[in-house]
This record gives sequence, C-alpha cells and structure tokens, in this order.
Amino acid sequence: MRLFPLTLASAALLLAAGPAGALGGAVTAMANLVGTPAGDAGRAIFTEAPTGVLIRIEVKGLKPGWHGVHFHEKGDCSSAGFKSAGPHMHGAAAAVHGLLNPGATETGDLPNIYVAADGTGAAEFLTTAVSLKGAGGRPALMDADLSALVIHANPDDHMSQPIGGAGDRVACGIIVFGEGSTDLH
Ligand SMILES: [Cu+2]
Repeated sequence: MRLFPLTLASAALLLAAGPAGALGGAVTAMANLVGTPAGDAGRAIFTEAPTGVLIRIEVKGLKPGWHGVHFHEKGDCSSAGFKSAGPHMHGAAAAVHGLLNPGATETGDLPNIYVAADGTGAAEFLTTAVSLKGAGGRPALMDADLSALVIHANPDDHMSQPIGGAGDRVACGIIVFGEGSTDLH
C-alpha cells in the first residue's frame, strides 16, 4: 500500500509528459543525420516556437570547420550525394538564396554550423521563416513530402547563388515526428 502514492505520481508524470514529441508542451520533431559514407552523423531536434522553429543540432564525423546547413524540400535522403532531398525549401516561385541577400526567397536558409577538430559540432538557433505544421502561415517543414536537414561540405557565404558556395551535401536527415523527439539533451 505504501507504493500506491508512488504509482499515482508516476501516472501523473506520464500524463504531464504527453505523447511522444511533446517538450514542455511544445511540438517537436527530429532528424537522424546520415553522413557520407553512410553512417550516424548525429541528429537535430526542432521545436515549434511562437515566431518560428528552434533548431538544435549535434553532429559527429564531419570535416572540421564551418558547414552550410539548409532545409531541403523533400524528406528523402536515399540517393547518392543526397540529391533526392531536392533543392532548398523556398517560399516563392523564384528561388533566391542567402540570409544576407536582400532579395532572398528561400525559407530553407540557415546559419552555418562549426565542427571542431574531433569532428563534432553543436549549434542552436531559431529560424522565423518556417513552421513545423504551418503555424503563423509560415511554410511547413512537415508538408506532404516532408523536408530534410542537409549539411554541406563547405560554409555558406549567405549571398552567392544557388547555394552560397556550400558545395557537396555531406549529411542528411529526414525531419519527422517520432520517438526520441524529446530526448536530445
Ligand atoms: Cu543545401
């Protein structure tokens, strides 16, 4: 009988945690990153924020230095060089790249991430250009064909077309709701 209050407390905790994907009441999604050659390259978690999507990325096994990061249009990392992920996600018919470009229309543009000498890197930043499911009228990452988080070989200069000189795609992850969404420390 002394265990009964503990059982109640556990049940309350489970109820408060809600379904998989809930983090402090916010909607979250995640992407497991695959590298080149294929292998675990880390992961990212995406949390719906009042003005956009908060992104936390932890990578491993990448070349040291700065790397461009973008949302690409399709949740498909299956082909060689991750070409199957399609072009950058963009909110208008004309795709103009670059966070520093006054005419930019791409909603998939993101800041670079820095990878240390041991091949690991981490970053957290907010984008106000997208949503997970269409909140605020912002383009949804979780649309019919989903989206991918892609990391490039080189840094993005945030200006030149079409991808800021970021080069090859070296890691890719499909953004999905799923078990583990709340798990990233
Ligand atoms: Cu890209």
